[in-house]
Amino acid sequence: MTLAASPTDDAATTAGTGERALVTGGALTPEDLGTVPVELIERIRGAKRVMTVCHRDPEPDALGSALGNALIVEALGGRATAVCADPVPDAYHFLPLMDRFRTAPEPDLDPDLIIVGDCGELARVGRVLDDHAELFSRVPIVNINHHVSNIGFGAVDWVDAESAATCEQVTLLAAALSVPLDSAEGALAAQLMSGVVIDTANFQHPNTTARTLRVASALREAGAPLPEIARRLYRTKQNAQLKLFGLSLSRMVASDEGKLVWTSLMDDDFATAGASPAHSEGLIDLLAQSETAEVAIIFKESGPHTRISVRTREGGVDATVLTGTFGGGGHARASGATLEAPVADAQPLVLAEARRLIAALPDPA
Ligand SMILES: [Mn+2]
Repeated sequence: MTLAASPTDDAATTAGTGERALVTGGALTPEDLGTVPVELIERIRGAKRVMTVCHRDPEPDALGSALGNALIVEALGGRATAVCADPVPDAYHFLPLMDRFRTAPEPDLDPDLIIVGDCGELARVGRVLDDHAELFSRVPIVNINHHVSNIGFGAVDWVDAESAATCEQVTLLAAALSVPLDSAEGALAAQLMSGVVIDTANFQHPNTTARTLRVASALREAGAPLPEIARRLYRTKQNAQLKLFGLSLSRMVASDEGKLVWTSLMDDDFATAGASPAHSEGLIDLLAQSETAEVAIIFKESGPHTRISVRTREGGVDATVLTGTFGGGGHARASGATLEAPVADAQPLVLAEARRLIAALPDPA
């Protein structure tokens, strides 16, 4: 099924009438548009045949930026091909124009510009680069990305770590080029919104700035179907996944006045639920919604080994200290480790260490 964008009421004029109101980005400020490098604008204006690329294992920010850049080039009168080394996952096919993606360059395009989106380094584009190294070394590259770790690999690099998503930047780019955000029958706005939604987790992560919301406002005004995108990306699960979560959560244990909450996910659960390994994604975040938990742990059976996923409360136990004891790592609030022991043996060791760390927390005043 393809999602058609439907313009919101107050953006309902425009295309063809000459009465374009706000779809070029009414909510955006001149300062917002001023962040787009002039050299980038000139490169894209001057390009006639453009290959746009994103990283392998794509998610909506990658896909939306590659397709968005292609639609911008086309709106300016050029030719464009969107390339991603891996096929678009089924879960994202509800977004418009996903069939535009190729897994390799179009043989007869002969690009005069390559736009790389959402890649911290060029190698992230995957085998497209390995298989077409000559193309990437011959054709000028522009690099649009929001990862602070981006080292710069293009003739023009626009790395904006303040940006919540690459699609936030591409929205600014479209507006700076006066490309209407409702271009391609709404596909541009829908694609860009999906990237912003995924990278902000529905505007909930701290990376959501006032500018992110202005970008989202402009996209919404251009008809981006925000409710459907938010639902498909964050409030839709396969039934097998819900069943798997249920099997696991039915064994949940809360101890130590609720401060320690854990459960298990066994190999048998996947067979019972008819679920695949990818379906366990998100279970720990659901468990961590416990209102009492300082530390939430999932013990995931992995043959003879045990994988633990840990979430901890802001200002409380450092999850990397807990998982570090068992050779793992991650972030202070979200971390993991693998123990070379079955769940029954791994569990008491990890729980004892978690209890020790909880007990060491300062008493709340
Ligand atoms: Mn991103």
